[in-house]
Amino acid sequence: MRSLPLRLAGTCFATASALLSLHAISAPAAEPALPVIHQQLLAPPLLPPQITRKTPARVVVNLTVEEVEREIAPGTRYTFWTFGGTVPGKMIRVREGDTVELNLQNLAGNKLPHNIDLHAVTGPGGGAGQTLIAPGNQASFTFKALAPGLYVYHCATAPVGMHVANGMYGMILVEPKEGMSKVDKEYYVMQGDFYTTGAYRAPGLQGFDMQKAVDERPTYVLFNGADGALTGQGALTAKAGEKVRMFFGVGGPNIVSSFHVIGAIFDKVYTEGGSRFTENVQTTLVPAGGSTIVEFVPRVPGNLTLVDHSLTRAFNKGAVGLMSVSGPERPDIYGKGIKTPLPGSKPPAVAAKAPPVPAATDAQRLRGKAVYDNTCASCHLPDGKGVPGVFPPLANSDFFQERPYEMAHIVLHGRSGELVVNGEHYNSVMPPQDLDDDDVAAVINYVSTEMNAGKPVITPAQVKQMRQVKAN
Ligand code: HEC
Ligand SMILES: [Cu+2]
Repeated sequence: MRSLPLRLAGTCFATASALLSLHAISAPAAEPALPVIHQQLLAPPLLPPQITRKTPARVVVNLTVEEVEREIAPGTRYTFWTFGGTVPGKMIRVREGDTVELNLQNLAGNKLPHNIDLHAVTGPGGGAGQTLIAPGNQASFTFKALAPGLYVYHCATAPVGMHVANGMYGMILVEPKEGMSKVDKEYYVMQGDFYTTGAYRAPGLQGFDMQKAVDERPTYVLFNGADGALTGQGALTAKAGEKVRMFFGVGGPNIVSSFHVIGAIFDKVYTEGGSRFTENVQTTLVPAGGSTIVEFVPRVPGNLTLVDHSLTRAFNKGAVGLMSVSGPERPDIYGKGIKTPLPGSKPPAVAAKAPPVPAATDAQRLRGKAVYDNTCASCHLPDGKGVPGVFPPLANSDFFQERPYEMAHIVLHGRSGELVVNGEHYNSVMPPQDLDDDDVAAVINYVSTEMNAGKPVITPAQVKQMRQVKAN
């Protein structure tokens, strides 16, 4: 006999007034009329503010499904399927015990049916069944946010992996009843893996590659849905000494994240987005369809780098973001360092003055361009302008122009550590490039002549010599 009043209570959630009028007959499951709050949604990395309320509410969330074509990397376009027009979808923030009214619209201009499954829901499908709708329709259902935590939501329409791979995921935070401690900055970041028909950063409009997705060979692994979403203009910011909280999730569909911030230690990590925290953590593993909440206080000015510490994803597939920290230098915490040659050591042989190199032929120039486009452009960008703070520029680089000949050494053997190019600081790693002597000479001469208005500076024979010097 319990099922009837329960079902009545379910329907009477439709509006607050209906709830009141049915109150008398649906007594067992009825709740007092809750104040209605319309959730203001913001584009990531922003999110709704901390909740100050001490009592439950009915939170109305209006999410639209939008299929949009935009850049996945500079010069590369992709058709994303989104919640709210952004990847990740706009973040929802409610309080433990709230009743959430979720309204999903599938815009008329879309091509496919979609729905939503929220991991914060207790009940089969997490809302997927109630919300499966074709373009030009809307669906609505309510659920009670029973358990505090940070939960992923995603589309669960077949083929589910494809809907998620196209960007259909976001997060809902259910704050505990007692609230969350006050912090100065909060950010919302999600990692996702993308499978395009063309190679990483191949230009133009790219299609979705189902076979790569099935094989779990992503072309891109990205923070917030685009290569460079959190670098340059998009970099996160904080002042030294501010308490930062980051809501980090993995939409997947396939790749888990070894989430790490280079130059910071997490004071607290709410493992898997749950209720308990661990302290003093360097890297935290976040499953696909899972999350974490990290808190830390940057204390030294400069750039902190967000990465998936499965590092080729960071350096070759895009999983890099920056947090630019402002404030006074703190040599007591982080010294500048001093570098000097060892007593009695000679300067490296590569510093020797190189004999003049004949002007490049057209064939050599073409070869240089091909090597550049295939090998260097993925990090230094096709135009050689680089990514401030992450990949130094090769075009008009004062560092390159000072000793262009020696740059072949960097290509052969890689480089890591502090570096200043055009006044901007870098402290990263360039891996050695697996190229033959002709290709190394060609690409260095190409960078010199086409990107730095210089002359050809090195021959394949000199590259060969350079290689042997290192080998000895
Ligand atoms: C995987 C990313 C990556 C690739 C691929 C790459 N680089 Fe780099 N490169 C870097 C990073 C990072 C640095 C800065 C290293 C540091 O901080 O010490 C760098 C530094 C340099 C520098 C010195 C700084 C400057 O801007 O003048 C040169 C020259 C250079 N790279 C040339 C090349 C050439 C030529 C290629 C292609 C053959 C190439 N790189 C491929 C990441 C890359
Ligand atoms: Cu979908």
